[in-house]
Amino acid sequence: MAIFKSILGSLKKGLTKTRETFAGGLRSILAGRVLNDELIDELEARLIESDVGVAATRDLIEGVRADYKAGKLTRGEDVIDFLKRRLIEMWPPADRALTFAPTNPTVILVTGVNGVGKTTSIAKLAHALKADGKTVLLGACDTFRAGAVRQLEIWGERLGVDVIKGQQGGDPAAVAFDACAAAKARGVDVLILDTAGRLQTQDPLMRQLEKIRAVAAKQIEGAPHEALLVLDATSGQNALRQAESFSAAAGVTGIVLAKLDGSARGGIVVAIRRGVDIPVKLVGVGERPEDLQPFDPEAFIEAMFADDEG
Ligand SMILES: Nc1nc2c(ncn2[C@@H]2O[C@H](COP(=O)(O)OP(=O)(O)OP(=O)(O)O)[C@@H](O)[C@H]2O)c(=O)[nH]1
Ligand SMILES: [Mg+2]
Repeated sequence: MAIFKSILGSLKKGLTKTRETFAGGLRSILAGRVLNDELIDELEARLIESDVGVAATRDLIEGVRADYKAGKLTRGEDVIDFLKRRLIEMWPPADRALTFAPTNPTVILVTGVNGVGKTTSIAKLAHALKADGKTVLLGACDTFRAGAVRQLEIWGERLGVDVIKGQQGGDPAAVAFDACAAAKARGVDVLILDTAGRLQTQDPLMRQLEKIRAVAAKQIEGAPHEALLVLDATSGQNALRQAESFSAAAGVTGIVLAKLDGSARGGIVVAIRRGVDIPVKLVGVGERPEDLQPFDPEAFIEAMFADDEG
């Protein structure tokens, strides 16, 4: 993705906790040992415990067993490289870039459950787009939580980006309407709509999301061009369940995996890949505007396994 720089250093730093638990844990059971059935069982248990998920663990272990039986894998150390390779292969080349409208404005709708990092990710995204020379407008469609509008406004002031807002407690679709109208009138490149946190089981709130989408679609052809679901990497398998249910309900086109830096559960990116058909497009590795990166599978897996001196 041209607009973002993938900075390996900050990705590695962001994945420190994951690396210590995941790769560190694997190394501690594999290092210096000769591969046998028992060790493969131990490895399986270890993978299940980590957040890569049951299905991906099964695939990986089947691969290890096959290569072990064929005499291609003999030492514990070699298994690390095998796993790394197999994990990277899970992401064939694909376009993980954000979708932009052929004619302005592009509308990006951001959703997810409470507190996962939606508003902060929007600020980071606005920062990256602006740095790329794009004009950005924000729509404060979280009219529900007290302080939500102000939080977005504070980001807007910091980043030099305007925010369209309505009444606290008002209709979020009305804010979406005003924001789309303003985006068109001002000729901005990208409009990003913040929304209130909601559970995929809260029907009225999910319908409200539908209404926001419909309002945007009516005013701007093809909108929303991107519907990003923000997931909190610290929530482990819950994040996977949210991805499954939101993708069905909310027309999600991409995932932002936030809070990787605070999490030892970066392996969840593997479970998401294995479990749902929505690409992780962006990863959040901190609370600063710069702390958003494009998801690059190879760099991500490398960072997950990196030697700490490297
Ligand atoms: N360490 C870290 N913290 C993050 C990241 N993204 C968000 N946060 C923090 O997570 C908390 C919640 O972030 P918000 O952006 O307000 O989350 P939200 O989804 O908008 O929350 P609601 O609007 O209440 O549903 C804040 O304290 C953020 O600073 C990240 O990538 N890393
Ligand atoms: Mg918010």
